[in-house]
Amino acid sequence: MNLSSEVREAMDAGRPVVALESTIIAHGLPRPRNAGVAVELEGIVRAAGAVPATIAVLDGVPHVGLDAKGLARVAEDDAMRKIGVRDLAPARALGASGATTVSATAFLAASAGIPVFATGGLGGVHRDWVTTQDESADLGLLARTPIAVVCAGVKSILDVPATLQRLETLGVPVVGYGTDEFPGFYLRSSGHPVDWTVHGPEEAAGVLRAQGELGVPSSVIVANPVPEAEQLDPALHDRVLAEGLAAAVREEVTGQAVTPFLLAYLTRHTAGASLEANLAAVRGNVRVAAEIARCLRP
Ligand code: PSU
Ligand code: MN
Repeated sequence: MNLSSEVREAMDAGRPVVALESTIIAHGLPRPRNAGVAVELEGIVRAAGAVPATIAVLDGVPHVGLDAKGLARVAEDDAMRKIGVRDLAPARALGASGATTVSATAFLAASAGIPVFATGGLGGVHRDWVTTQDESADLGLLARTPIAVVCAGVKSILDVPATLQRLETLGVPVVGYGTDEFPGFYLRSSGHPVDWTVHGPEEAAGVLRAQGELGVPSSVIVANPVPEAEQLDPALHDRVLAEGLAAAVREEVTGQAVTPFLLAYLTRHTAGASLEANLAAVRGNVRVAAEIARCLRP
């Protein structure tokens, strides 16, 4: 694993560090916008007083913290695979490059000792799970990895209640950040409640600290909703998502391609409105993650 000098120095000095995932950049956002977003998200972390560590695999080597060239490569290189935790070893052995999903990012961040990580929306149980058994590796990995994950819930393309149930079964705590409703990724609320609410970064950091003291092995999911003014219109969301799900079946999209297909479908068929909501959610999550990281300083 390669820690950038900036990340290594920050860790050694006990300064707050926030891990950022790269699949959202390489496969979740359209080009050329994605390259600017990668830089912008790092800027948000810095402005909030923490050091960003964007994580990706370059030529087989997991990188924790990328320079400008590395960030641009993640955004622009067609050879970037989508790397979940199970892909890390083959990528390493075969010298492949790829963007890391939540599962691989959380694994690498925790291995490097970084306690907080931000993304847009987690993967989870897909709506056609009964026939496909498609459940993101994010969930199983989070069940065994101690890190705080700030997200706007799980992607609304998924079966949200089934995903919440899986998280309960797996023993992963979900806390609403200033809300008692589970966020709906593009939408402020998924319509489902959460059992616990934290009211700021101190309380969120307190939950992570308590997990460590108690020896509970899982992540803490800090579910931070997109601001109401920036959410996608719920009626538009429901209509276009139904069309997108039907299109995915028709076009026989399966496996790793499902999530990027649906995100791109929504962007195209909402004239970019879903993209703006996705970005607003990610920006908010990155800011909150930096605030939590500051509260976790030893
Ligand atoms: N959040 C976003 N956009 C994304 C993702 C998260 O706003 O593209 C990515 C994450 O990397 C997550 C992945 O791990 O989608 C889930 O993919 P899958 O359903 O194939 O596990
Ligand atoms: Mn999947």
